[in-house]
Amino acid sequence: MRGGMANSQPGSKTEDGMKLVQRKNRTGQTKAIRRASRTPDAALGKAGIGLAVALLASWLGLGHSVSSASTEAAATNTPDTSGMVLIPAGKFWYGCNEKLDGDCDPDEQPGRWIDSPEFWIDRTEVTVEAFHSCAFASVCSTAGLRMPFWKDEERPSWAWACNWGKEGREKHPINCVDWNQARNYCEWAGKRLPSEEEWERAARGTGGWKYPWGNAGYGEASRVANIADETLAQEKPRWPAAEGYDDGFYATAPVGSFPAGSSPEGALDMMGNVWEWTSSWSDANLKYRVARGGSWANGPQLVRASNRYRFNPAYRGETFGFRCASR
Ligand SMILES: [Ca+2]
Ligand SMILES: [Ca+2]
Repeated sequence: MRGGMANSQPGSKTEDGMKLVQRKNRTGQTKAIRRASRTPDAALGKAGIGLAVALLASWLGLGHSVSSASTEAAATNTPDTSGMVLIPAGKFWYGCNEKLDGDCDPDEQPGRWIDSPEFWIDRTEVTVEAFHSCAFASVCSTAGLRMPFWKDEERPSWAWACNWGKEGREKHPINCVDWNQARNYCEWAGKRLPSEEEWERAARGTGGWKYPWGNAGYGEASRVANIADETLAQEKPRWPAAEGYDDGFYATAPVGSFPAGSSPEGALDMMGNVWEWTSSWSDANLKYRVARGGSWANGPQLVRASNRYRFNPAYRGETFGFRCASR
C-alpha cells in the first residue's frame, strides 16, 4: 500500500493516511489499519489569528492593519461562482466500476447508481494566492503551513514541499493544510467543503469513468495529471511511480496545468497534484475525514476517481490540499 504522504516509503506500513479497510499490496503484505491518537489542534483561535497576521506580515514585508483587513473579510462571504463549474443534478455511478477498474479496494464496493443534487465546485484546487487573501483578511490561520505534520510529528525534511511563503508558488495549491484550515477557508469564501459523493461526481461525470477524462490510463492518455511519474522517479528510484508516464513535475504543479485531464464539466486536477479534503467522515466514531484524488506522491493505483482514503484531520501533509463547493 502506498502512503498518502511523500514521507512514506514505498511498500511500508508507515503512511500517515489510512485506507478505510485492510487489503493486500502488490507484494502480498497486508495493510495495517492504524489508529491515530492526536486530535485536531490547529483550529482557528485568537492565538492562531495573531500568528497568522504576524506570519503574513513577515511573508509580505508589509504592515497592514487587522481592522481594515477584517472589513475586507466581512465583504467576502458571497460565493463567487466565476471560478467554479456547475454540476447538474442527476444519477451517477458511485464507487468501483468493476467492468473496467481492477485496482478497486473493498471500500469502493459495491459500485452503484446514486442521486446527486445540483451543486457548484471550484474548477481548481485552492491556490496559495487565494489562501493568502483569507489569511490577509485575518480569517484563515497560517499556523503550521510551512511544516508538514503527521503521525504526531513535524516533518522538517519535507518542509521544502510546503508551498506557503515560497517564491514562485503563488499559483500552486495551498498544501500542508489541515482539515480545519480547509473548512475555514471555504466558509470565508462563502462556500463549504464538498462531500465525498459530490467530489466523486465532479471528478468522473455520470457514467462510471475511471478517471475524469475517461478510461485511458496514465501513459496511454496524454499529460492528464500530476502524479508520481518518471520525473519523480529520477530522484526517487524506489518510489512507486507510473512507468512510462512523465508529467514533468516532481512535487506540486501550478493548478490547472493539465487541461487534457479535465472532468466532463471542466474541473481540473481532480486526479493528483494534492489530495483534497472532503466534509465526509470516514467512520462512525468521527475520527477521520475522507480525502480524495491522490497526489503528486502517489502512483496510479491510488489516483483514480473512486479511490478513497482517510486521514486524521489534524494532519498537514505536503500532499494535502482542497477545493470548495457551493449550492
Ligand atoms: Ca509528477
Ligand atoms: Ca487534486
